[in-house]
Amino acid sequence: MPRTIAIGDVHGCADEFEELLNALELDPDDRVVQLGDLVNRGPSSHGVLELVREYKIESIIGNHELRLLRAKHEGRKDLLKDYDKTTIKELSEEDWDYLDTMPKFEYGPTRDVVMVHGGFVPGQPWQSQDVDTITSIQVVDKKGNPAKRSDAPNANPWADTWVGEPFVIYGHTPRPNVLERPGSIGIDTGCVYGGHLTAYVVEDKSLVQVRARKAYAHSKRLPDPV
Ligand SMILES: [Mn+2]
Repeated sequence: MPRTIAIGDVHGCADEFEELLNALELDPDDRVVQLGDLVNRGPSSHGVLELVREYKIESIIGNHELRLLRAKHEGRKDLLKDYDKTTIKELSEEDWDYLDTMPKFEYGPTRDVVMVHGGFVPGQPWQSQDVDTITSIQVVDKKGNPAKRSDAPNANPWADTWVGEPFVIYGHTPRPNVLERPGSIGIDTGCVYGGHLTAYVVEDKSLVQVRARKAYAHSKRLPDPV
């Protein structure tokens, strides 16, 4: 039976991405959806974009792609961070064309599953939430607003109060392990920080992981591996 496979944040980790794609032993009918943040921080954003084309992978837009596209299409160079500028030097026209195809989310009615980069604000219709919110939400603050974990350190993950449906598969918030809740699973396991790159198979809920070869970037929240 063909599989639907979600892959978490790659962030330029082309070697680990290729290793994971090989480990999945893909059939031509399998559908692979990467959950956004293909680029930045890691060693080869261009290499990752070559792989998504070679393996015919679909990708949901992440906050990093959103910022790069805004800078390009809306002339918002003021938004760019240093690692964006490094990435821009690497990107080919084909790479930019791929970034332009990345949708806000992917909904599969058969299993009532939605794949999105960051998540959704619980208690509000999910389909109409704006792209900034759904690519950047990590926690819900005291007022019920979406926030970054670093801005609201005591707030709970949005997934803690998300009851589904639909079931949400997301990335964006790196953690040492996947975060499973009844209505969601978060699969950003911080590959670029020296963690793992994780794939989640929708049909049988199995995980396939590869370990990062090294920590390419540092996070206060994720200790480097031993
Ligand atoms: Mn992200």
